[in-house]
Parts: sequence; structure tokens; C-alpha cells
Amino acid sequence: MNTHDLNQPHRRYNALTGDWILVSPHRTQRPWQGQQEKQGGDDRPTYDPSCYLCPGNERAGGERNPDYTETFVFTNDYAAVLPQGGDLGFAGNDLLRADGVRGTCRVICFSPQHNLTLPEMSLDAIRGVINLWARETADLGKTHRWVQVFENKGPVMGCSNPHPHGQIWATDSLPNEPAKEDAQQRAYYEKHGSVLLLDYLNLECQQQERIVEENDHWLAVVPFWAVWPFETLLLPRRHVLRMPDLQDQERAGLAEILKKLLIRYDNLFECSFPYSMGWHGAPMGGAADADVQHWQLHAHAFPPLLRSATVKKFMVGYEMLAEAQRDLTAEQAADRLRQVADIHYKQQA
Ligand code: H2U
Ligand code: ZN
Repeated sequence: MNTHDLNQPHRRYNALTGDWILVSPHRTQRPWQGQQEKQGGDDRPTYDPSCYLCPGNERAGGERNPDYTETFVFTNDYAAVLPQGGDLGFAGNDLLRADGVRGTCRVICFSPQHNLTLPEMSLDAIRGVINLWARETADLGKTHRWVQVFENKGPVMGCSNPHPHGQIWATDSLPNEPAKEDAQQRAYYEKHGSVLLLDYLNLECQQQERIVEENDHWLAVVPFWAVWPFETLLLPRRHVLRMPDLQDQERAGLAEILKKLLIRYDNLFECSFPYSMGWHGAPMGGAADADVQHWQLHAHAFPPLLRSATVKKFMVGYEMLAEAQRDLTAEQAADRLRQVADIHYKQQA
């Protein structure tokens, strides 16, 4: 199969979720005319006395942050789920169903420095964030079935504060997206006797059409079934179930590929690239490893920008009513990401 032949309208199958996506490549055969607007200078201070995530400052709930020097984790003062879930006492039926949910939410500060972002942090500091993700996943995984680590970056993604931070929501139930991925990976494993995302990784290595960055331990691709214009999927080369299972070398490799990928993102439109990014690994909370061998750890990055720092893709109309659609193909998106410089635009002379 050669994806270069896919230049007519077609639908691509997302093997990981079972969803379909409409691709309309004929609409992009015109030359690229997207504006490349530069955003105003980034003049945030390294410390902001009014920021509720900066070291030493008071948060909305009245608690005070310690004078942390690397990373810092706290329980979200406005958590979406609470530890004391229980019987709802709700007598539902087939049409009116509700289940209780028990869980906890944490906020993780990546750095004490208010004006940094992940791609601008040192490899050592990024490794500190990776270790924190792994530690929190292991810790919350002892008592929760699903631990969702994520970062919302940029006001366009609804991020409330530019201080570099992410979140973790842990629940006793499996949310929609991981449930779909669990079912798809399991069915594939039963049918082929191999791991879906590792077979996919091998295909990407053979085809060399959608790879954006790679190193000895990791691969970053625009997946064949990408929905967001510059969506990427980050995969370890080895079969890894969960983030805490990553070895030292793999953590070092992850810091490296993450920094490179995010620099490419920032350079694409010369702006601090907004996205939602997060990790999926085998369910936790007592799931026996033998029952989750079909899983492969991975991260998704879903950036909303389409043509410039200020023109985003809207998921409206056909996507709300029918299915997701894109013009730019995954192959074209990967090509554009490969073509930008790998030195951050703020560091370029
Ligand atoms: P976002 O910027 O991704 O929305 O995350 C910030 C989170 O920080 C948000 O979930 C929490 C909000 O509830 N928060 C606190 O826990 N304490 C505060 O003092 C303000 C914000
Ligand atoms: Zn701050």
C-alpha cells in the first residue's frame, strides 16, 4: 500500500479507537497560502506574584505553595472527582442511567519558573517531569483503575494559567477513550497474537512517510488516522505497558524526543504551540499484567492550530453531526513538521 495514492476523498480507519475520519486531500493541492503570523513578544516574568502556581504564592483555596525548586504536585482545589464516591441512591433504568464515580485530581507544576514551557526546559528538567508523571501514575494506580496524565497548553485549549503545569485525574472507572483503545487493542491481540501499536510502529518505520522524530527508544509520528491537523502519537519502541515501567535510558530518550517534537511545534507558526497532550497506558488498579499484554504505552498530542498562530481548526458542522474531517493529509502534516528547524525560534539568531 502506498499512501501517496490516496489523493482522492477517502475515509481512514483509526485502528486504535475504531473511529473513522474523512480525508479530503484534493482540497489542499493548491499551494500553501496559510498566513504565518508572529505573535507579540513573550514578556512574562520568571516569577509572577499573582500566579497561583508560582513558588511561595497563595492559592485560591488559601493554601500556600512551598518554595519548590524543581516540580510540585498538589491536590486540585476544585477537583472534578472526589475520593468519597459511593452509592448514588439513584434508581435508574435503561434510559436514565448514572453511576457514581470516585477519584482524585492533582495539579503538577513542571517548573518553578513562570515563563518557561516544556520545549524551553533543559533535558534534565524534562526528565524530572517524566519521573513525576511515572511516580504519580504508580502511586494513584494503586487505588484507581485509570490515571489520566495530561497537559492543556494555551488559552485556546482552555488553559487557565501560563505557568508550566499539567494535571492528573484518577478514577475508579475506565473513561470512554481508554475503553475504546482497550477493546481495539485486545481484539487485535486476540486476532494476530501481536501488539497493535508495535505492529503499527513497525509499519511506520518501513513506510517512512509519517515519522516526525525518532531516536533509539521512541518514535513520534503523525498517525495515519490523525484528526487534528498536526496531531502526533509518541511510541516507545519496546513493548511497555505503563509509564512507571520505562527504564532510565527510555526516560532520557523520551525527554529528548519530547523536547524536539515540541520545538518543531513551536517553530511551525513561531508561537508557543497550544495543545492537549496526555498519556495512555494499560489500566491500573489491580489489573493483572497478564490480562493487559495487548496494551502499549503511548502519548497523544492534539494541537488545534491549522494555518497560523491564530487560525485553528474547528470541530463543527460535519464533525459534530457526522464524523471528523481533514484536508491536509497526515503525510503532508508530517512533512511540514520535519521541514521546520529543530532549534527553537527564540534561540535562533
Ligand atoms: P488548567 O490551567 O489546565 O485549567 O489547570 C489549572 C487547574 O488548577 C484547574 O483545574 C486548579 C484548577 O481547578 N486550581 C487550583 O487547584 N487551585 C487554585 O488556586 C487555582 C486553580
Ligand atoms: Zn507562576
